[in-house]
Amino acid sequence: MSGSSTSIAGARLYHLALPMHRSFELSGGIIARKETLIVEVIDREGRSGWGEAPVLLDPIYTTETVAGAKAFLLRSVLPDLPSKVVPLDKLLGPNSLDEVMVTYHRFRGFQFAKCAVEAALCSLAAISKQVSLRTLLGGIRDEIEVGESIGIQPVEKVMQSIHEALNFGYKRIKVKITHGHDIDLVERIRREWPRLPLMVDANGEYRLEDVDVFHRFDRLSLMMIEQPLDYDDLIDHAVLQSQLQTPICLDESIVSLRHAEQALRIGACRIINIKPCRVGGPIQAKKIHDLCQQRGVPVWCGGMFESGIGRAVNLAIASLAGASCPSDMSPAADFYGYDLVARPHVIRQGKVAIPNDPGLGFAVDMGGIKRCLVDCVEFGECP
Ligand code: OSB
Ligand code: MG
Repeated sequence: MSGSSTSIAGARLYHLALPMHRSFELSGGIIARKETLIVEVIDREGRSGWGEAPVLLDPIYTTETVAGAKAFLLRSVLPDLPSKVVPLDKLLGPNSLDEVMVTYHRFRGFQFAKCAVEAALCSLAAISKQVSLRTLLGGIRDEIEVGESIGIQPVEKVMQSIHEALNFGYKRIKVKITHGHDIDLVERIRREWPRLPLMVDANGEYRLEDVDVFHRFDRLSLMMIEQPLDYDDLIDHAVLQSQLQTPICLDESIVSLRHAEQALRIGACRIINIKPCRVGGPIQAKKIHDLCQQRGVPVWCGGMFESGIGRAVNLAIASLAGASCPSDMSPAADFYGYDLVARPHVIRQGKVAIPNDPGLGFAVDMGGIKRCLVDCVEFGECP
């Protein structure tokens, strides 16, 4: 192999239960308990890279779950990871970090699990090269704008949450919608805040027969409508988009570069919410970003209520040139007792600074990990 590289000596999978002090409802169900999977890869020099699979306990967002992702990592991925050589200088192309992941990306599905490994290898490469994750991935922004995602709650509570979010400085508001909690809610918000940068997220709850709802949304000056139709649908999204002025933004439906390319080809959306975890990792996320940038399609970085470890990767993706809309980046501490990083990102006037520290950019809080630990499985040589 040409160029510099490092060899993996060992890996650990941490299964954690994060104490949650606030639940969150979306159209598919309520997130009231949170467990997460953290992958640590360790090279022969004893340096660690970190990644997160911010899976949910139930398959209400994608089909992946904590139990499924854990079984996949334990059986199909982690046993042979401690034999890999990680190229440090190349993200894409022959002999690149992306190519190390190819054997895992050949397995179907399990994007969140793959993301944990890809992110761990990227942050290891970054720490080995003494560059930030942003620099490794080619991000250009020193700071990014962030918005808040507001769950399904009684209307008065939604109004109250928006007040608080705006006082706090968030740059745009996204409200979760579902049948019976849609048009009236958004009209009410618009009456109160006519020019608020506002969007809705249906998490796939509607069907083409509900087109009237979307015609009404079309008159409410929304920045975008996120994932109106089913999670595995592209065709009907193209039909709906052709009838609307408001851009459709796809979330659940884009699980790979191929999906992104097909969605743009058939006009299924005009914006893409890129979540590294949903597409199999930060390198896959970057590829989708690059495609969208070539096509002039705006992207932004969504979230899955990651701990500070997953959020660090999201921040690097949000710093890419084409990530032009505010990202979902509320701090993990809004939901959990632990961030899992020592000095979590802070939001000031609706903006977050992208760290320049080498590697992940945040020191992992081993005390927090120990306190949340369900179990830890080791592979290869772990110091
Ligand atoms: O659809 O973007 C979504 C949270 C859980 C599941 C799905 C979604 C979300 C969010 C959260 O909207 C945003 C965040 O992580 O801050
Ligand atoms: Mg969404």
